[in-house]
Amino acid sequence: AQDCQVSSVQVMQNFDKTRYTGIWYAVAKKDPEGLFLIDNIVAKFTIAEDGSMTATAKGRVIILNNWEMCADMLATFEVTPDPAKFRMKYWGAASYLQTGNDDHWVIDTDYDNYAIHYSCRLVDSDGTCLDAYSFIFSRHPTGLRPEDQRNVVQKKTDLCLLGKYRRVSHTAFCESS
Ligand code: DAO
Repeated sequence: AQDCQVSSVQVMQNFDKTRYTGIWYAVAKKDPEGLFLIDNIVAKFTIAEDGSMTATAKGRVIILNNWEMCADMLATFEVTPDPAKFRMKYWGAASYLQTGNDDHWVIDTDYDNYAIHYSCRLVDSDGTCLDAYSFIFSRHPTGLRPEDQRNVVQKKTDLCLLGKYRRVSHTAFCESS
C-alpha cells in the first residue's frame, strides 16, 4: 500500500498485546506539528488485570518557551475492531504537560527487537495524512539490529514517511526522575 491513503495503511496482523508489554526505547521518530517528546523517549507497556493496555512513558520535552524537563506521561488504550489499532488517551503526571487522544497503530513488530508505531492526527480531504507522527521502537537502547533495518525502511516507505524520521538519542537525561 503506497498510495499514502490512511485508510489503506497495513497494520500488524494478529497483534498480541501481551507479547508487546515491557520496555521499548524510541530510536527514531517522525514528529507531528508542534512536537512534544524530543529524545530520551522510553515507553513501558502493561496489561492491566481487566486485559486493557496501559503505558507509561518518559521523554525530554521543552515547555513554556524554553524550560527543559523530563516529562512523565501516562496513557490508556481503547480497543477497536482491529487488534493492532488503538485509541490512545494520554496525559502528563504534571498538569502543565500535554494531553491528547490520538490513534495508536502498531504497524509491525517482532515483539523481541523492534516495533513500528504510527498515528495520523489529521486526515486530508484526499485521504492522505496531513499530520502524522511515528515512533520506531527497539528493545535495545543502542538501536535497531542490522537485520531489522531493511524491514523498517520498507514500512517507513509504505507509510509514505521515508526520510522524515530523525534519530532519537538516549543520554542519561531522564534516568534520575
Ligand atoms: O511527541 O510530539 C509528540 C507526540 C507524542 C505524544 C504522546 C506522548 C505520550 C504517550 C506515549 C505513550 C506510548 C507511546
